Amino acid sequence: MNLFKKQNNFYRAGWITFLLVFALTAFFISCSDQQQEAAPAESDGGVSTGLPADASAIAAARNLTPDDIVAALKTYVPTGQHDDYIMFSSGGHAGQVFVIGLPSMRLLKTIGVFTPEPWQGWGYGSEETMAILNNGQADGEQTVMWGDTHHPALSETAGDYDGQYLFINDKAHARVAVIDLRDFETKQIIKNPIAINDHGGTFVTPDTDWVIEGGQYAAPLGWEYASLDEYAEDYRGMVTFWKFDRDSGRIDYDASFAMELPPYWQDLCDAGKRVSEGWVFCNSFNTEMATGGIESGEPPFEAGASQRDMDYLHVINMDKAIGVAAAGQTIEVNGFPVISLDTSVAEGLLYFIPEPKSPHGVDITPGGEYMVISGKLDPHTTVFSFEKIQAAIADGNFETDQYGVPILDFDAVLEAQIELGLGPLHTQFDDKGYAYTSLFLESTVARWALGGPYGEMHEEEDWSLVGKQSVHYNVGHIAAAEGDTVSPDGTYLVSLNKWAVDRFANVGPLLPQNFQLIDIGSPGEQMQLLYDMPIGVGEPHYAQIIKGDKLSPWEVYPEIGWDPGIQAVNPEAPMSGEEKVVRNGNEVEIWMTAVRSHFTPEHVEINQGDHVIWHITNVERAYDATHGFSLPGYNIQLSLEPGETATFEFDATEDGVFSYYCSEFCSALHLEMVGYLLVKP
Ligand code: K7E
Ligand code: CUA
Repeated sequence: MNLFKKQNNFYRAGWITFLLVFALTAFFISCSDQQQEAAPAESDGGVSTGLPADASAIAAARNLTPDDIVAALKTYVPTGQHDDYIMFSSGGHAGQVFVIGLPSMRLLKTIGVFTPEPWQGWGYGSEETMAILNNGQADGEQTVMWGDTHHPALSETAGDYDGQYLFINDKAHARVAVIDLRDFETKQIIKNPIAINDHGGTFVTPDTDWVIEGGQYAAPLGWEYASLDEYAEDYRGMVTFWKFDRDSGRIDYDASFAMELPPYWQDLCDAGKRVSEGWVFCNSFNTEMATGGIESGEPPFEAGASQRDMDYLHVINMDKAIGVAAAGQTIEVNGFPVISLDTSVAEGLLYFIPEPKSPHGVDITPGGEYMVISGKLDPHTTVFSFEKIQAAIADGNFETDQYGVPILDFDAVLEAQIELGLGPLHTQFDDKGYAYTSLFLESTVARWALGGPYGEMHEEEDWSLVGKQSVHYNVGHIAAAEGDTVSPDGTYLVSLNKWAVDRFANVGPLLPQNFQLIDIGSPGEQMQLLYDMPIGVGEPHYAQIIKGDKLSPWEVYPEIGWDPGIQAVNPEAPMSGEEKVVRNGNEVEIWMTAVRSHFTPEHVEINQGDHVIWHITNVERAYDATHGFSLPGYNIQLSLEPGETATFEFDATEDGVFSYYCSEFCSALHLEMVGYLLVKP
């Protein structure tokens, strides 16, 4: 027994050494060209000195398998080098967006969106950030300080990510945010005026003219009351089309509109592209119109909403709907234009396709030819053909649902059904004619071969399962590199797993989620799991992965006195040499600058009861020379990036001595970057 074990170890060590040498050599050969181009002057001779003698000993001591070694080589990004891809992940009920580099899986940034984020000074007093957050409040008494982000959408030009903007929805409150990728900051939050929840957002049309926000749990439109007994009559679903103005970088609320939908629970949407551009597809569940009530002996939602074998894929002629809305054929809900269900039926804007069963995800192939949907309770993924959908619409001759919406014949529009496994959810695409679908119940990612124009890109039979990769555990969305654009990359795929269970050290009953990086570069059944990234905030849902070189954010703000709220110089911004404190009755206005390592002025003396307006400009031009500004007791925390100006206001209700200090460790004399606010009683 002992002998056998030793032999086995000996055999393994030899195998590891072979593989390590092979892999490292291949790695260095392939990298040395790139490195020479990128940084010829910085070579330290590491390549020419060859392999570290103890590499195989390290691998053996750490019990690394050959696969581990290859995975390590594929994910390691040496110090000072940058990742090839950037992933924007939703932050779930953290209300934020995470920015992660691939293949290293390093967290680069958390962008404050719907939830205040103190490091960025997001929602801690600055006029700019408070105005954006407050714009997302609904009318009424209540203040909302969080969101549930689900689906980030990078802006696109001709169906390809262009690296300019990012959109994301807040499922909890039916809000949409716009993030400018010049400074990675949120610029706008819009509250949907007709719905309390959403889910099918955000998705963009191929040139980002429109941002799609589909609803979820039906309710009377416009936050009205109606009894659940009136569900079929008074409750409604919706989809909203937000007009995006690329020049201003904002959604144009006044040019936007919504469509009333039946009270089925709309789930996810996707915009048509290429051949299907101008159409939008949203699926739904609970076409049973179950209203729950487990406590009164009614079937619970989970059973009531799963009785039928089919739900409805909503097929929306968006181009035509835009014309109908522009012609004013709308009703108003909370002052917002809505195309009524009757108008949609009369104008031929909306069709249904039966889809199996309790679907969760509709994804359009890169060329726009096929709509892929997966019923959570059906082991198949189902593929509809856009061409057949158009033919069926032209044919007429429909059955209708109880609201008069035409239902296309399932068999007439079906292209293929592929048995993948248990609990299929979401689909992404690559450059090899494959699609990838997450299988929640069996914790795998299935790779399958597309047909039609994609058939010649791969060796396998069209519309067939090719291979599976186990993931850990309970995968929700998957994100492939540029995997929902017109030209996916086919390099990496990240599996966004809901449960980590045993994958990481136990950190108490609330565990991180697990992002797993998978190499999908080689065709055939084999994919390789490369890396587990615990993500201890969230919970994330969808993510999008863009090539790193498509992003070109600013290193510092373009000019001193820059106001990120308007992406321009603010004429009120304090400038060096013009710092001052001006009293006007009970109002005190302060113009302050920040530079390493002092604020000017360092003393601010006011009276209790004064109203204070305080401007600060960081006059630095050096890359990364950010200053923080924290004012304890008044809930003020700013992050002032080089060139940035910010303003905050407060009533000096508390007397005392308040040391305001720089909260970013900016310099050797950072601790001295402080001042006193003296509030006289
Ligand atoms: Cu599947 Cu909101 Cu897209 Cu989560 S959703 S998984
Ligand atoms: Cu400025 Cu620390």
